[in-house]
Amino acid sequence: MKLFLTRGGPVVEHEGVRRLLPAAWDELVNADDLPQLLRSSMRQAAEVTKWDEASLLTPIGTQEVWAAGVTYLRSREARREESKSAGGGEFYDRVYAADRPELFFKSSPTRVVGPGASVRIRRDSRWSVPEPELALLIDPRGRIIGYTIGNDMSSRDIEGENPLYLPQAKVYDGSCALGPGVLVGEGPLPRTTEIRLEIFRRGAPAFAGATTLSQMKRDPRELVEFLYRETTFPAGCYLLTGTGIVPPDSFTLERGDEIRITIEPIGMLRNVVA
Ligand code: DO4
Ligand code: MG
Repeated sequence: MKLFLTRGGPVVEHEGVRRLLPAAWDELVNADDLPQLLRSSMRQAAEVTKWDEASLLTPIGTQEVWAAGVTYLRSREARREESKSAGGGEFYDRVYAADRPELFFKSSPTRVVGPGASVRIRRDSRWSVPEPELALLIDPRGRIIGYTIGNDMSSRDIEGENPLYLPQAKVYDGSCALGPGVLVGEGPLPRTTEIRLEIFRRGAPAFAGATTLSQMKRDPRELVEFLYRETTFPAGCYLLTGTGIVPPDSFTLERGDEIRITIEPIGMLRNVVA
């Protein structure tokens, strides 16, 4: 089953049938048994007959968005490279190997954009990239209740200049995208699940890369356990699980670039850079 947020409210989709849910997004995240609630709604709720992709909103209520870092070897290498002249490379080696993962606050709901909307690059950055990541939707009890696609937009020059600049490299308006919908009621995604990133410039391919969840060094449940240790999330939260795809160092995003991130069976998240 997939859960979408539309202008008309949350919609559940199963086997090609879509039903409008008479509940707010936060109520769904707070449900005791979301898959069961969605299954019973599939029998009772009103069918959505008209489906317009443009009516999709960011699948978020009042959830905070957090992110994990350096969970893939490729990410460790990229950070080491970008921060080596500032002497920061060793920190990334250490966090990759440490028990405690890197977890950082990524976004409040108002700064997150949804499918088809514009993500942004900072005007004071010369080196920006998208980070395509599996995103976990976690309920207030710390249970992973769904999976979606996240884009952790990042300014590599700002982050590389000094690790203490991480919040500025990562947190700004339009720096996070989520969607298109949330996959619910599936167990952990198989390790063979592919994450694919494609970037188009003036309609032509500018970069493409792929990885699989098998390349992730940490188990998603381990990341959630650390995140929830000393922090409560009354409305649940999203957690991006880190990037395993980083374009070559010569690549930087430009305004107008189209970013497509695909994770089947979730779908494709498409955004244009503003
Ligand atoms: O420490 C820098 C950020 C790492 C990150 O966002 C990632 O690995 O995805
Ligand atoms: Mg990231």
